[in-house]
Amino acid sequence: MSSLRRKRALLVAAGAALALATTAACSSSGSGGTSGTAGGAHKKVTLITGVKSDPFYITMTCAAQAEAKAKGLDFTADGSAQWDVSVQRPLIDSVAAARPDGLMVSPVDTSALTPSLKQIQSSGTKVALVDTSVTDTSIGITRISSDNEEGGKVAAKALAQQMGEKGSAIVISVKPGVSTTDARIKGFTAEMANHPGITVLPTLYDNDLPATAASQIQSTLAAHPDLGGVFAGNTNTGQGIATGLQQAGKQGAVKVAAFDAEPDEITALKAGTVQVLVAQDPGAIGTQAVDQLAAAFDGKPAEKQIGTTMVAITKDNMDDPQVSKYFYKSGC
Ligand code: T6T
Repeated sequence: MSSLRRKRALLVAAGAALALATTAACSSSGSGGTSGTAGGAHKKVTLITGVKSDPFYITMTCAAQAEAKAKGLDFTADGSAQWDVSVQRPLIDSVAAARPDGLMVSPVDTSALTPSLKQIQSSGTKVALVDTSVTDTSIGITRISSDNEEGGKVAAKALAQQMGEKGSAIVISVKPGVSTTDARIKGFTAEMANHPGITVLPTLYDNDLPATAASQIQSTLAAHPDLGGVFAGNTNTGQGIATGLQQAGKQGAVKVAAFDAEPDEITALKAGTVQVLVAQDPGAIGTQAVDQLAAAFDGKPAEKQIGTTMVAITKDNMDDPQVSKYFYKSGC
């Protein structure tokens, strides 16, 4: 299967003057289009997401389900109740027992789940890593995610601009050892070095719990009255920070750049509690993973690494249909 690599046009958000360059390997699916694939007919594909109730993963699941149906695949999906290795591991191990033809998975840790994934892969299941990945490069016929480091850089540029290039800023994220949010922090921190008027405080981790993020932002405000900006590494963190700032009466005064675009974050953007959202395209991640597995079922080579689009959303551009199409769903 020939595949084209092309740089997606820059996605520029008016007003916030933010641009996101994305590279996407557009793999021509070449696997029989919507008529289903010879090899894919009734092949079984299972998706295990990071957190089942998370609109990012719901949006991914809806798209993957639709693409699997179009390709004649049998599709099932499940996910953890929370971002925790001990919760996700039994789900992944249950897949080993069922031995599907394909597994799409967002591992919640870069190494702890590798033995389980190795065992599944060696028993013949084709593994597609979606969103998050693992350090062991032998796992997965394909890895599909946003360019998270780039997204962190864009968040830093936006936040520095919103802060007037001065004051203290802090990053609150999920937990160390998550490939996506670690990359965002790396990009954010690297870019902030280009803004010497801003002091970046030590990163805090909330275990993906909004209530923890809310209390963390309030204690940070008490310790650092000059706090001018916050970078939220994902949806639950963004939600918690918005709540914490409202409770402290600091909404709008402390600027917020957050990853993702789930409904509560969109509400906070409209209310002016959050200033910039870096939205991903979880639907494209889900669709492309199904396409890669279907191609592999047909004996065609998979695209090892696929980067999907991100877009910076602000109050100025959020009503543009070309931007609002990136808002995440809470249901199919
Ligand atoms: O930000 C997304 C995802 O990319 C990340 O890996 C984990 O958190 C989210 O699912 C949002 O909650």
